[in-house]
Amino acid sequence: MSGFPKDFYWGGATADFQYEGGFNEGNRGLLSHDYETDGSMEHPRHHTMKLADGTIKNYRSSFFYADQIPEDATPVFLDNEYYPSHQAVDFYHHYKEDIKLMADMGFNIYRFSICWSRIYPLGDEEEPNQEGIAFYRDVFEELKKYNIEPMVTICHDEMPMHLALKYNGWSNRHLIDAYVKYAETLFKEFGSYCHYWLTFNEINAVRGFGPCGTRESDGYTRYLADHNMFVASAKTVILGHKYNLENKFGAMYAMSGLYPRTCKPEDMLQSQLARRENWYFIDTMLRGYYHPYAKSIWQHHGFETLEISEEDKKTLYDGQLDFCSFSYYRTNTTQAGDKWFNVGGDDNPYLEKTPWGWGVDPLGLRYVLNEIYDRIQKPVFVVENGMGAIDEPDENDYVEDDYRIQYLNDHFKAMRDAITIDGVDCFGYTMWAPIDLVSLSTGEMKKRYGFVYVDMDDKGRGTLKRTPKKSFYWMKHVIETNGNDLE
Ligand code: BGP
Repeated sequence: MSGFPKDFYWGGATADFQYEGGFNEGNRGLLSHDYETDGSMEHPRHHTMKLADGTIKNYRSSFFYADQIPEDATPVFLDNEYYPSHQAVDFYHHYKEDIKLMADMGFNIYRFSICWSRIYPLGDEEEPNQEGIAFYRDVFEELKKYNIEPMVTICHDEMPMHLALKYNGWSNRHLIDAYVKYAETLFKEFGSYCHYWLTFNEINAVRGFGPCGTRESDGYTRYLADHNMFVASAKTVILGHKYNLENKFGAMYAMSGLYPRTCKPEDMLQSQLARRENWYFIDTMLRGYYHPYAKSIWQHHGFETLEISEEDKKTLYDGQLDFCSFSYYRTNTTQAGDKWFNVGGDDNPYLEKTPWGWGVDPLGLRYVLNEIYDRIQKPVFVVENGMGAIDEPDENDYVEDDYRIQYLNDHFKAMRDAITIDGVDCFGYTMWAPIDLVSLSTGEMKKRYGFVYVDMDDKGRGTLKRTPKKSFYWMKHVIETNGNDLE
C-alpha cells in the first residue's frame, strides 16, 4: 500500500462548551464550565466562586494544576467577568452554515460533543429535555444530508453544575447511573444516525471542578473519580453494544509524547514511569483490568490502594473499548527528579514552539501512533491534532495560514508513514478544530486552530462571520486526493 487506506476518515473535531454557545437557550442547564472566565497564559482562567461569608474568590479548576475548592464555595456569575462558553462561537445558530463548510472541504466524519446539560439540564431528572434532543437531531440530519459520519463525544470535560455541587462530581457513584442514563438516551434518540462514540474526552488529563466536578484534583478522590468514570464507560459500552452491534466505542486520551530529556539511565526510567500516568487510563479501559503497576501510581499520589469490587472488575472486563482514540499536539520531556508527568516540559531544544510554547513535533505523532498500537493492538484514531496560532486576517477576513498548512502537512506525512511503513491500523483523523473556537486552556479566541476564520475577539465581540482561510482550500485538496499529494 502506498498511501492512506481508501476508506480513511478525514474530518474535524469540536467540543460543545468551546463551540456551541446558546447557554441559556433551548432549556439547557448550566455546566461547570459556564462559570469559567476567559484568560491567557499570563492570567489563567478561573471559576468565580462565593464563600459562605459572602467573599468572592477565584479558583483555577481544570487540568492537573487545579486548586482545592473549599466545601462552602459555590459558583457565581460576576458582571465584570466574561464567560466564553455562554456564546462560544455560536454553532447553536450557525450549525447549518458550519456543516456546509465542512462538507465543502470534503469531510467524511465530524467529531462533536453533546452537551450533557442540554439533554439533562440538572443531570438527575427523570425525563430528558426535548428541546435539546430536537437541536441535536437537526445537527445529525444536517450531517446526513452531506454523508458526513458523526462521531460523538458523550462527555467532553464537563458535567451539569448540579451534579458537581450535589455529589462532588465523579467521586460519587451516583454519577455512574446519571451518566449511563444520559448515554442510553443518546442511543435511543440518535442510535440510527451514529455508530462511533467516545465515552470521555482526555480522561487522563483533565480533572478538578471543571471536568470531573470534584473539589479536589489529586489523591484518593481523583483516582476514585477516575475509577467511577471507568465503570460508567464500561457500562455504556456494554449497553451500546446491546443497542447495536455496529456501535464502536473509544475514549479519548491526551497522548502528546513524552521523551526522556537525556539518555542518562535515570532519565530513561523516569520517562517510562511517568508515561504510566497515561497508560494507566489506556490499559484499564482497553484491556479491561488494572495493571499491577496501578498500585505504584496510587502510592505516588499519596494513598495505599483503591478497593475494586468483583462486580466492577467484571464490568471493566466486559466493557472494553473497541478502539483507541487520542489527541496529539506536541511532545514534552522529563528527567529524573520531575514529579512524574511533566506537563510544562517544553524544553526540547530540537523543536520549534508555537506562541503558546507547544513544541511542534510531527515525527512524534508517528512515535506515539507506534507506541499505542504496539501496546494495545486495537485500531487507533487521531481525534485531535492541530496548531493554535495567531492569525492575521486581511480586510476581507482572509488568512494566509501557511504555518498551519506546514504543520498539518508534516503531521499527515508522519501519520501516513506510521500506517504504510510501520503497519499501524489507524483509520481516521479529525483535526482540532475546523472552525475557530475558544481555547480550552486559556479561554482565548486569539489562539486559533481553524480552517475557517470566525470574526470574534477574546471578549466575544465581532460579527461571528465565517471566512475560509488558505488552509481550507489546501485541506479540500488533501481530502480529494486522500493525502496522496502531500509535499
Ligand atoms: C484538548 C481538548 C480540546 C482543545 C484542545 C486544544 O486538550 O480536548 O478541548 O481545546 O486540547 O487545547 P487549547 O484549546 O487549550 O489550545
